[in-house]
Amino acid sequence: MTPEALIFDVDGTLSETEEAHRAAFNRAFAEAGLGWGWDQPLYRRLLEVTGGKERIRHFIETSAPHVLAQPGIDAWIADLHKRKTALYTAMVGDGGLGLRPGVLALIKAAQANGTRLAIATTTSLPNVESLLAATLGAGWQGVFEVIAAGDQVARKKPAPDVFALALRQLGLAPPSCLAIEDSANGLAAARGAGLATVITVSAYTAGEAFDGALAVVDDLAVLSGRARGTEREGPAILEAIGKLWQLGGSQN
Ligand code: XBP
Ligand code: MG
Repeated sequence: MTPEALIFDVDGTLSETEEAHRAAFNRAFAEAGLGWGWDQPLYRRLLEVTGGKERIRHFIETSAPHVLAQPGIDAWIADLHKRKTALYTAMVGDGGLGLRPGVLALIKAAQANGTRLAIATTTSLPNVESLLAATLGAGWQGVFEVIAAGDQVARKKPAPDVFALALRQLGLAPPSCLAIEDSANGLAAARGAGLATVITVSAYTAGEAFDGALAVVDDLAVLSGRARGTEREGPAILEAIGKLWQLGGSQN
């Protein structure tokens, strides 16, 4: 027995994307002559705020509050973020990012098994599309039946809204699905939507608290055990997820 659908997070889960996001933010700041630079320790703290526009506003409020007095500040942040997104999608389009270990194997096993696939992410839709095109190739639009992303919901993670939207679009109830996430914010959002959740810890989320997760692993390939790197890897990961989901059934 396996879940009817798997709902994937994107950043840090499908791929280690946050260093590319950070570079795109910094390049947009440099183009605008802002003199802002987000290094890794600062970015790790800023990632507590999900959503790029929200993250920029949080940075201004905490580190450059004088900027808030600028007329039309929200439109200005939106324009700056739009440029960041253009820079990020160009970087991703160059093909520098791959899928995390086990992700492609699980996607293929899910497709072979008839398990439906969906995405629930805080990142902007163009970012998802460029990542899927760059990593899955020509047929990428046929892989995820539902893509719930960014501003399609009013409240971003850790609010459950984007997972609730994905469930509505799938027409499924939480107990028949399973979420795959990388962050505490993502776990809170998925659990808030009633979803059993497996965590694959990412570079920026190591050390976060994942109470309530069905399992916390370094990556999906770990779930394949000795089948890692063989053609059985994907089916083995799906089987392991099915067992965790059945065990976790009482959790919801
Ligand atoms: C991660 C986020 C996003 C990205 C940046 O999303 O919180 O804000 O860091 O993308 P998830 P944007 O883990 O839910 O995929 O600048 O487009 O928000
Ligand atoms: Mg994430």
